[in-house]
Amino acid sequence: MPNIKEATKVELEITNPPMYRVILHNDDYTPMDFVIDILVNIFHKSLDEAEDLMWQVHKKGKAVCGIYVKEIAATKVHQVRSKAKANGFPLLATMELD
Ligand code: TYC
Repeated sequence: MPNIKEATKVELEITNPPMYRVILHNDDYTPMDFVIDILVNIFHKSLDEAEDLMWQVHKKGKAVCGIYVKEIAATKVHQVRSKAKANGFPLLATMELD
């Protein structure tokens, strides 16, 4: 007999994977140009979008930079952290369920 509950769960997972928001947080030390570079190179924003987002984070404290499946979101968070650390900046990215 087919297990309806399992089949439904599998179908939901295939069609609707949980998505995660990646959030960039403001701080007082990371240079604006460095944040823009991160948004262009890690989040694939255009220069205009990157500048707008950077200002949004700077003024409001945080902003969503993208929404991805879990593994991609985690990779972006890790890339931001390691690039920031390598350059001595406290820039922080986090992820949360969308
Ligand atoms: N507040 C920083 C500054 O004045 C710029 C900044 C923007 C830092 C966005 C982090 O996620 C950030 N240099």
